[in-house]
Amino acid sequence: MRGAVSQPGLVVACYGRQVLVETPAGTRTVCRMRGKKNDLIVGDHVHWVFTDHTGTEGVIDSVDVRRNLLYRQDERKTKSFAANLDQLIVLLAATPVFSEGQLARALIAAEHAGIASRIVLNKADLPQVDAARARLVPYTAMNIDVITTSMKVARETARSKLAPLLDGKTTMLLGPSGCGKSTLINLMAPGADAQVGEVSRALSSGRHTTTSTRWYWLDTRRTTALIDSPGFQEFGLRQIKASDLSGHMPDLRQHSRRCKFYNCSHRHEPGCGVRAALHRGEISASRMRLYDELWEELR
Ligand SMILES: Nc1nc2c(ncn2[C@@H]2O[C@H](COP(=O)(O)OP(=O)(O)O)[C@@H](O)[C@H]2O)c(=O)[nH]1
Ligand SMILES: [Mg+2]
Ligand SMILES: [Zn+2]
Repeated sequence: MRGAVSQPGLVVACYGRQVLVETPAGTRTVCRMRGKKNDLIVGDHVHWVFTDHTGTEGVIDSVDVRRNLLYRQDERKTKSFAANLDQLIVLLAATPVFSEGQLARALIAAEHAGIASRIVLNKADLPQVDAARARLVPYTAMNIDVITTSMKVARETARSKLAPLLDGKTTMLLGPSGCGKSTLINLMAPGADAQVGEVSRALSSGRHTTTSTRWYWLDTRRTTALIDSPGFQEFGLRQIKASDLSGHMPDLRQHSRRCKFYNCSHRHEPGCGVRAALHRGEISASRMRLYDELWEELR
């Protein structure tokens, strides 16, 4: 079948040099990149052809330009989460206590990539939820939607809150371990385990599945997708210049227009609009601390 017309597909899993590509009709084929190139990521739109007569394997001809790419960049390596996302949901819980640094980093990476974000605060049935909610005040103040759920004890309420937010979209789900990611996936994705099992068998990646990005369809028409990925910890942001950092933090950005110097670092310059807002209590101390920390890391 060499020379056949290439067909469009969606990358739903990657494992080494193998990728699993799904056609618009829903059939999946294991494909490889031509040559040595291997920079495909879940969510990529590709064109591919069958390479064998049995029609079991394919090769990628081309990759469409990405609408966006969510990734983190640590000192040594870059880790891509997924491409062509409609939104990021950061899942947090009343307990374990979440790291505001990790939350802020994920939101900054999404903002940098041009991806909208929401926060879901789970385990609202636990008394620690009030403290968690209080720590999220700076985020609601910057117009980030915070949805509260109790996925374990109020399943139907949680489902009806989440469904309209996810409907028709491709959503990346990130969150620390223990916050309820698996609970959310099982609540929203029918046959989640079967979907994972099918991918593992296709890519013979059984023992690596816990460390890889997973694509879940939430509906049989395959219009709503949820992507689960490890790697919320150690969220490096080296793709961002220190001088651009405040531009990706809406609460700071809003006040940077009043800075005396157009290239103000908001660290020590006179006439800084951001520091003035901090002193007036219009920027939270924790957000300013995170900015200082990140700025030192990125400069
Ligand atoms: N109290 C309470 N526990 C929950 C809720 N949602 C999930 N859990 C529990 O939290 C634990 C971790 O959930 P899990 O989905 O495995 O988290 P993951 O590590 O993010 O995948 C499990 O024991 C869940 O049963 C909730 O709304 N309330
Ligand atoms: Mg889990
Ligand atoms: Zn400034």
